[in-house]
Amino acid sequence: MDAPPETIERARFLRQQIDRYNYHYYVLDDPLIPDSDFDRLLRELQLLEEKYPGLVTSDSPTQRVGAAPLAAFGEIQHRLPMLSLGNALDDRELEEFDRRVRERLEIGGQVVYAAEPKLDGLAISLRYEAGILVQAATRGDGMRGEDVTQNVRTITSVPLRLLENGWPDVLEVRCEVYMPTAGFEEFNKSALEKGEKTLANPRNAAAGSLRQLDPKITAQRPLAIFCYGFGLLSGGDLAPTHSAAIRLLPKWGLPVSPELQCVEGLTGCRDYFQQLAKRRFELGYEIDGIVFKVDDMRQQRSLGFVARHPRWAIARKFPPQEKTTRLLAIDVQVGRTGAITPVARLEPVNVAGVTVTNATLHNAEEIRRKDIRVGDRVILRRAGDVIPQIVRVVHGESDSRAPAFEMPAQCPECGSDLVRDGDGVVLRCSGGLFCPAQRKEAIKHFASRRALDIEGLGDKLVDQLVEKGVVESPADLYRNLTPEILAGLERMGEKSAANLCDALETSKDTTLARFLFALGIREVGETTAHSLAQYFGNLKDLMNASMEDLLVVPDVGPVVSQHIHTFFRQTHNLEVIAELKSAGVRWKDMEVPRADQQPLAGKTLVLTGTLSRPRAEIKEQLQLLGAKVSGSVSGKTDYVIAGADAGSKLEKAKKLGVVVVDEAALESLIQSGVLP
Ligand code: I6G
Repeated sequence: MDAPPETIERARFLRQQIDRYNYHYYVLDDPLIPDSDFDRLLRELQLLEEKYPGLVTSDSPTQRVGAAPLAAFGEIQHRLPMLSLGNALDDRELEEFDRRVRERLEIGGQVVYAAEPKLDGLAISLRYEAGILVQAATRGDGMRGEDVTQNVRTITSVPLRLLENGWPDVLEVRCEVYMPTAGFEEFNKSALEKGEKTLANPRNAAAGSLRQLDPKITAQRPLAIFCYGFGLLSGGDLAPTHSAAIRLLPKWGLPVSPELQCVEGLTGCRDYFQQLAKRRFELGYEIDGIVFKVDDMRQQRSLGFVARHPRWAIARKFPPQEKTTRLLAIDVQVGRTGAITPVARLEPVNVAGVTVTNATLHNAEEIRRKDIRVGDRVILRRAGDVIPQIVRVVHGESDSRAPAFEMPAQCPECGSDLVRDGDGVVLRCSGGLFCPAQRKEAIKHFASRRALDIEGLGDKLVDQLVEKGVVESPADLYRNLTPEILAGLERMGEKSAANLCDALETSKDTTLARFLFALGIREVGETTAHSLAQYFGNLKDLMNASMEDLLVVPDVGPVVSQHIHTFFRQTHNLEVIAELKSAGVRWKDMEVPRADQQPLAGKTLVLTGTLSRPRAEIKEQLQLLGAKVSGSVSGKTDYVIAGADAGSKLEKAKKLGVVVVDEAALESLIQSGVLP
């Protein structure tokens, strides 16, 4: 059955809109509509195409996952070789590269380089003919790669059809397929919860996902691309410089790195490298170095190639994030909520500038799956602030290995039985606050900066206090810690004891949100504590709330509501709360304005740069006024609060026309709820 003209028109319109929203989302990093609205448009198009199969075109956004699984990948001969890059492992090697370039070009002045991060992913080549994606191939040996077209089509940031006009009839772009850190962590978290295999690192994750024979599996992986270079182009160079050519790509729908910049000479390269090294772990994707390319295309041609590398480009590498070391022992740790986590004790090794001696092993299942045993040589990986992980065992060193690790049946701290959580993966000590480890962790959490913020009450001190039986519950901190008792503890002089007593006194004056967070209710983090405080305004109403009442609070789902409800029905928790209040812990209850009457209700703010007060404190005050405080700037941001030395977020805000205010305006906003 042929579709009526208005349906044909509607399908065309939907395709065009979906492509436009994809472009804003992936290329400009500036979503125009909520994901749910986008899904609705895509669904409408799917339904139309199901009803009238004649409407389907190969470049329709519904056709990303269409192909059946392959038996094997085909081979593709690259029309122009896909080269690799030479490396500079230190500053001296970068200096030599720059010297070689200047000598060959016979120029006395500085060379202009295009600089951008080198993503830790998988290089591929995309071929567009008449603006349609016709082929995607891996690098392979540089001459021949694998045909991964069906899989690459499932990556939503790869346009199936180029936007606008002006592209050459044949356009081959070289890009890196990568898995953003958030997607990688989310994937592994969910795999761990389901007891499935985790991905070793974002690079392996990208490569492994793209090399799936079934495109449906690739489609489920959060992959993305950045384009960095060119293969065959009908009509020759797109522009006189590399950077100008790359900057043409976004308007055709092809994402490029937002970090691309031109720098001058070796000093420019070094500064850029240092700047990015500082922000390396904030980018949202992993990079293993910076690529510097001679920007002028004529100069590139005159430099040419050596073996498989262009003479006009180099990758200045960062120190590796993976190293091998020896596993000395596996201990088990008891967390604040009793969760038992195996911890690897390692021969100390320096990974990306930090000496690592411990790594998390998550759970027994993870140890079994990776077959990790004491004495093994292991590959260790550290990514920014993320706790180091053991990627895998290096086999073949020795025939005799230690027996497989067994989790204990009893809590190593208190001897209570260990029980499995509902999901069967997490083991928990059943001792509750009887268990000294849980008690210590609960008190450390209560005193921590974002909770009651008791300055000077460090972890070691809490350990001593619990071990000596001076403190059994948070209320004991206020009842039992006298200057005399404190001064008698290890590493505690009279002065520190007096300071700690002052800090305890100061901490009594708190907010409801902090108090709720400090109680350590399972799954109630800072944000949920804020939502609860804001919604109920006082503790009594929260304590009396039913599970249904709790479900209405933003950020509270069925599991959290169950935990909160259960917490306030345990006699010992009610006793601790009463004791804390009678020890003098206090806060101001709030008049609860209707959410939509709060001065900053519905407004999204971003804090950037150096501010004169801790961010957490400012964030808390803004949230109390109803604002949402986000970590990144987008089209949905209402205000950016910029402190000193604000960088890329400020630039982005200016580009998007977001209102930028300084700290003075912020203070006035907090006082009055109105921007000056
Ligand atoms: O593998 C690569 C990653 C990134 C590259 C590359 C790149 O530029 C940002 N550039 C070239 C020229 C080559 N490989 C060969």
